[in-house]
Amino acid sequence: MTKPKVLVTRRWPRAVERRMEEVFDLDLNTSDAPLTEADLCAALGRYDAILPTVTDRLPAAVFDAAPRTRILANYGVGFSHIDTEAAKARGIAVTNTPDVLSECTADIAMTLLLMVARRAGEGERELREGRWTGWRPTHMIGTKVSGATLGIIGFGRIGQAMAQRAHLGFGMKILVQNRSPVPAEMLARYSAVQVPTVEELLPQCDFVSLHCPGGKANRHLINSRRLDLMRPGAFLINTARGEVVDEHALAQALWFGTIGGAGLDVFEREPRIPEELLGADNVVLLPHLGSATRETREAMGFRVLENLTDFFGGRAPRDRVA
Ligand code: 8YV
Repeated sequence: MTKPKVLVTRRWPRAVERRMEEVFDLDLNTSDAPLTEADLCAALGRYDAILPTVTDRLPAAVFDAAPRTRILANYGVGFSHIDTEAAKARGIAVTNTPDVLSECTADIAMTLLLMVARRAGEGERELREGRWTGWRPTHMIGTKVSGATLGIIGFGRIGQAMAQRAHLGFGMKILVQNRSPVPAEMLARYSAVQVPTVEELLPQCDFVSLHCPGGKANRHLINSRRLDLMRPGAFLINTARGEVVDEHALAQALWFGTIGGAGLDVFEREPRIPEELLGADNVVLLPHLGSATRETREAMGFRVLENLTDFFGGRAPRDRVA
């Protein structure tokens, strides 16, 4: 039987690439340069499977050239870069990689929360630039994290992992906003309370962490009106998707002190970061590091392999999202 022809759009951990080479007729993108929409369009005509990442934009138009591709096995849990409706309409399956990145993504959310509350980025910049004049009681005073109230928007696997860290590690009180009701026993694990709307959650929180999906439904979920509902000293953490936050509105809130600060791992137009954010001291900015550990990036790759093996073996892939 001929092996399915598979395109990996970016470099992956070598251990996964090697294993995939044994199973498939594999093409690797050895330059690791992001593919253009035209490249992806051409690839849809040539490969049985394409393994995209967040840097591959797949809007409806790319599917027009009657494709050969039968599955897009996404490397990552978020898939708002793929028009899944258009893929589905062409009979193309889409899978993602949940579970394996929940802990590391929650770790990065907690890192951002601690960094912005305790002014770690600012402090490091001051020290490296030789501006530190020594200890003093009033130097770089931050905000206490332990015991504060954390609002979690989106209570899927990553939101739950965040609650576990914040509640069990830092004694934080947890409020949850989620589109569907969260089972009582799950809330009880973190002594969490579910509130019906984002509007009700925001004014009650010292920290707000976003863990909902991106895409059209949640575009600019956090806008200027909702930023105004946050407490003046509160902090916003985003490890979900850039489009969930209106970056211009956030920059205004940071500059005018509407909120205390923000920690961002994701951006609307990655890798472009607005100047108004780069210039703000009360925001911590990370280059989309949520799942960037050796263990997790390998696990993500092996999860894609499992989805592909099942798909081409005639079984239902466990992570099918469309
Ligand atoms: C991934 C992520 O590294 O999985 C996701 O949704 O945001 C990241 O952790 C990236 O999306 C890979 O495609």
